[in-house]
Amino acid sequence: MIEPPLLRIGELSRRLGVSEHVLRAWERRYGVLRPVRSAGGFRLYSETDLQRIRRMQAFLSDGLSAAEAARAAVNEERSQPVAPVGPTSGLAAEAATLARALDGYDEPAAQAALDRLFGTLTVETVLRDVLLPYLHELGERWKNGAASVAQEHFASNVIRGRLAGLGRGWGHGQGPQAVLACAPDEQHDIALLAFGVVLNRHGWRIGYLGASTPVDDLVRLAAATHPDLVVVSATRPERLAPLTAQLTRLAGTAPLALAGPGATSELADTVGARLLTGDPVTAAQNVRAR
Ligand code: B12
Repeated sequence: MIEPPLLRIGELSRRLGVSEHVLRAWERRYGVLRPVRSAGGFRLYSETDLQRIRRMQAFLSDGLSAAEAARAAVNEERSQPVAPVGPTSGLAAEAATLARALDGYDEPAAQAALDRLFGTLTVETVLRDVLLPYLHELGERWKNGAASVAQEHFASNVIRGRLAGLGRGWGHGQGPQAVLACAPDEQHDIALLAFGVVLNRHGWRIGYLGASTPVDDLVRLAAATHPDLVVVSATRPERLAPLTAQLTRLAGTAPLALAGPGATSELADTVGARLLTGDPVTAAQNVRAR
């Protein structure tokens, strides 16, 4: 069984000894709380949220600023293995099952685990708390030789396929329009897909261009279709830095946001874009139409 989300904000506040006002500010600013919605629309917080804030409090008492403490608490969680021995929650157990299936090239078992996860938890929770951390951790294993290129390709293709499926029909509707693209030479588009899935669930129409998109094409598209937001994502600063002039032109044509580990606040300021910070789910939840 997947554990249900546990606590309303008042109860979370009581258990942690932190005011609701401060918890909401930490959630909004640092993405350190990841509530799911109850059927009645209330935000519900899990044991994982509670533990994350406890770690943040420990870092605060070590003298870190709130932003640093939040980042440290999230990073510490990320560096823990996806499949802990003796899983303590349904989500962890299901994440472990998925990880085993993906690592073992077992597509049917992976799809079944994904079915169970998406059938029980919100899309946002599955993306933010299972799939994106799994991918990150897979990259670390690949880097230190513990996972092969084949395992990484297999797992990322299964996950990418699921996300692309979730995006089916996301161009329909009347909501604001977002155009999503990776920088030239950038092949990593799964985080951008996840961002699009969540943005669409918040009412946006998505025009998805994906990997390695020329910025001049984006300028032409933006001039022709007047999107409410264009997002350009990159994993390395070198993919964006040589494009300052084109990105400035793009930001003059449509509201522009830069995203991913390659996007810096300096470059965003220089070209007149906003910077999307945090994980793709939280970033999408925080986007406002102009
Ligand atoms: C899957 C994968 C691939 C797939 C991508 C498939 C696809 N369609 O996306 C393929 C096989 C193509 C690939 C290729 C390569 N990859 Co690769 N890849 C990965 C892997 C395992 C997962 C990527 C992913 O989706 N991550 C999920 C995101 C959400 O996690 P994240 O990267 O930690 O991002 C955090 C934030 O930056 C933010 N974020 C990231 N992107 C976005 C986007 C938006 C819109 C927002 C709002 C936020 C946001 O969210 C996260 C926080 O929650 C990562 C490992 C990793 N750390 O991610 C390596 C990784 C990104 N790859 C890496 C490398 C080195 C490569 C190659 C150079 C390998 C090679 N020698 O060919 C090529 C480069 C290809 C290219 N030109 O772009 C390195 C990059 C190191 C660096 N800083 O440059 C990583 C980090 C692996 C590692 N640990 O070393 N890769």
